[in-house]
Amino acid sequence: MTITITAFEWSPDGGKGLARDTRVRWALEEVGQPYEVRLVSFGAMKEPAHLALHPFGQIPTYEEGDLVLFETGAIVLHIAERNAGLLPDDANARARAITWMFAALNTVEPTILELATAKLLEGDKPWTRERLPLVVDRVRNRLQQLSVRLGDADWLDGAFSAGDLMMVSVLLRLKASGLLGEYPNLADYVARGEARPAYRRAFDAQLAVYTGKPPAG
Ligand code: GTB
Repeated sequence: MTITITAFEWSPDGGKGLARDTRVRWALEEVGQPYEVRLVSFGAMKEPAHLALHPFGQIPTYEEGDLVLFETGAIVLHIAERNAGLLPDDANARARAITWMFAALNTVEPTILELATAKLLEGDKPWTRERLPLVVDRVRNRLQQLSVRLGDADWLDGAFSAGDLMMVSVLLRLKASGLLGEYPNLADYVARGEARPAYRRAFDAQLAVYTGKPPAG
């Protein structure tokens, strides 16, 4: 059955892979599922046709036959549950991998989004100068805790899983901030994720939207 996802026709990051379609592309690449992409404009995302797929008028969405999904956590979990490669067979290990997906989305990503909001959307507000250090501290706190847990392991719980895919995807948003560099094991962890051939293919595919150059291979 054909899988179709939606992605930005134009992303503010110009193809750095920070829009959330990249994590869905990555999951599909990891499990070897071909997919199609429908590009949508900011205007079209708020039109009834797209709102029928995504009630909040965002990307990405995921269509597979009659099934329509939104929310990258749900989409990546669906892909991981239906295909081998992203979740361990052992039931407890599987539950732990899913726990890491939730941790990435519910515990780590909100602090990073708060930082992006403070810098990009509220940077000109008079109170931002005072507030920003607090927001940065909250990110550092999470990074510190994650860094301690990861230690010198390659991945968060045994073999690479959907939990790592989601955590690396979330942490990638910090690359430009310099904060990751304060935690060398996390910087290496993110670099390991980025070095995976499936991530490279996903990255190149989203970049091709901006360069017009077809992805290699
Ligand atoms: N919780 C949802 C999920 O995980 O699927 C969040 C989806 C979401 O935020 N989608 C964004 C969107 O559609 C695109 S990814 N925004 C348009 C809107 O809300 O009107 C967020 C994003 C966009 C751009 C960058 N960037 O350029 O750096 C980074 C992240």
